[in-house]
Amino acid sequence: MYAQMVKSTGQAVRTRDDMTVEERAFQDRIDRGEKIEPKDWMPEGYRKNLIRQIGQHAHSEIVGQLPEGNWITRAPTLERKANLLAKVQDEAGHGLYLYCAAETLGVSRDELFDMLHTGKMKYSSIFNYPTLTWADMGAVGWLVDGAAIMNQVPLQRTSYGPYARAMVRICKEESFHQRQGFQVMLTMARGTKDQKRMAQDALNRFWYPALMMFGPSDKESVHSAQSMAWKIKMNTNDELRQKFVDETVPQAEFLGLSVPDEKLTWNEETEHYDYSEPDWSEFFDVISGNGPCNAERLKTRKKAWDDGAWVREAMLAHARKSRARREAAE
Ligand code: BYC
Repeated sequence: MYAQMVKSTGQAVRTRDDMTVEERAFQDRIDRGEKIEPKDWMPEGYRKNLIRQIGQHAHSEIVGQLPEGNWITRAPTLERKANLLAKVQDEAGHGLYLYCAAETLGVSRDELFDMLHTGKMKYSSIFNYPTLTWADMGAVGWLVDGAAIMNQVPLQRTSYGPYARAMVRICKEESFHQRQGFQVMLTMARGTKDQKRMAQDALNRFWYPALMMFGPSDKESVHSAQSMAWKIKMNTNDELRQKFVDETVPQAEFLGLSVPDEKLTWNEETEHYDYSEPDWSEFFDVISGNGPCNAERLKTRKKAWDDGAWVREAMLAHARKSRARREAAE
């Protein structure tokens, strides 16, 4: 199957002794907490790694519109429709800020879309799962946006200026999304028996995929060490996953729902929840293109790109004509 077939190649972290004088000065700037801006000198590895992460992030935002977009016409009330519509529009905006941030690194938007459509770049595993009932809109907002915030709040302090600044607005909007999702879950959990059953079913299906959003376990993470040294990433995958579990379990309890993990227990010593790891073979299968919805998501994205060709062509033609008119007037 096509999609996301690129194999990760781990980067060895550059020690100070391995670094050139320029690289050492660059690392010193990062260590001092300075922001790196587009025109500043940067190691090629830093630039490439940022394009990979920001590009993947941007793709996740726009592919993430699809499972929720499917529910706009089926939302149960006008208010729910308006909220969901606004949320899905926000995700397009997040994609836009992130594509703009990636473009400052010398990659074009066309190249990024091409890499998404040909499976050379990944997007978040979570969006390869289906959204089967209205309760899934609650679970996505609560858990998926909840996990996104956990990961993205620290990224506001990331070393690359345009990425860090994009994160500020994204995080504000994501926290609104998380609340609207939780509110949908609360209404259903306090509703009829059937509504509560739907809410529990959505939690059962989205719990482990949400845990997988943080990436593979630290042992398997190929980019973490170098990305953290460069402050492209501020925490390890397992640190953020644990934080998410610790914050989300009490919210599930408030909803009167059970987290689908028999091993879940509060550990007095560590002051964290002990929890079961997701099925990592499922995760690697999904990011290799074999998740339940990979093919459908890419097909929909490509169709949107092809259907939008006339808009891009019309805008270019308009720009050409305006320029010609301006030049003729001068
Ligand atoms: N899905 O070395 P690792 C959102 C890949 S948007 C797919 O730990 P890294 C939202 C990874 O790319 C959510 N692939 O990687 C949107 C690497 O493969 P490559 C997106 C994954 O980069 C709309 C390999 O596995 N958020 O929430 O250090 C509506 C090894 O992993 C995943 C971001 O993108 C995954 N879950 O850490 C609602 C945030 N995890 O590239 C919500 C920014 C890992 O070598 N990104 N892989 O072929 C990050 O923070 C980091 O990139 C990650 C992964 C923590 C995701």
